[in-house]
Amino acid sequence: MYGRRRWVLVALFATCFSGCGRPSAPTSGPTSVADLGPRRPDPQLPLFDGFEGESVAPFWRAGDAGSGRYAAGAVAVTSDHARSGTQSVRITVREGDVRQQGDDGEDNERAELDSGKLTFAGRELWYGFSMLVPPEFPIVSTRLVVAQWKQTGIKGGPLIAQRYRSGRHHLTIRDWSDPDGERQEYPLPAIIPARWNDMVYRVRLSASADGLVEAWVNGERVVSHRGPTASATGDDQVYNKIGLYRDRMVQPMSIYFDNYIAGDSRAAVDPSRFDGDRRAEQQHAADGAARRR
Ligand SMILES: [Ca+2]
Repeated sequence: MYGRRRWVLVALFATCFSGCGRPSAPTSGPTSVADLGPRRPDPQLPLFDGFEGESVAPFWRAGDAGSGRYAAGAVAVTSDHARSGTQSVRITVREGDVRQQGDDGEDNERAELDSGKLTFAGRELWYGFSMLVPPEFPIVSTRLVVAQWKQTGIKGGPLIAQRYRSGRHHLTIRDWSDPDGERQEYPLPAIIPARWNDMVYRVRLSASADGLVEAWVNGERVVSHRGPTASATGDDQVYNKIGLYRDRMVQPMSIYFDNYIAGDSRAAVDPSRFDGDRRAEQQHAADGAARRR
């Protein structure tokens, strides 16, 4: 672990050395941040990938780590589209990729980037990313998850899942106050093909009533959920994945992602914060490296 972190520092310092600017002023949104409470600096944060390098950032877990996350060639940095800078990452799932059988007995397949485990006890985590669904994307009834948060040490579905199915964009949250393990569902704004959507999530994972999930899409808060958001019997670790997780089907699917950030405030993770300011991206990467020293 130490070796990997040191490698990250070297890579990010090299980026900074090529020219650091000051970060742009964070964009402000309609949501109050007055109730965020005190924050403790987390040496693991921020994590940032603007996908401007030759490959994805070193903090992402390898495709074949653990039970497998993506097949060879499924994750590609590309200049096809960019939310900021000149590149993004294209994630593609094809039939049979990292095939597994889900708890429901269904065959599933995946191509997902996993940002690694974070300890969540008693604190908030913020995540941001921008995603673009290309015009040729198949609109089908097959189950599809494009972002998910999972708790280690428990079985079953994700704590939180952003889903896109039959053209319906929505968020599901496991309901730990329900002994039957049902989930609550929230609609998200419709996805318009070929347009970037800026996603921001505020998450407090807790087995108690102080749990919360809030979501913003393009600056508008669209989900505000309160109540238990994690299992009391699971581990105190969460991991977030972006990409494509679906039931088995023949036709491939690709989605583009840019400006992935895990941080400790809304301003820190807002994918729009780099609008028109490439140098701010470099500074943000350098800030993350400095905090991990
Ligand atoms: Ca980019």
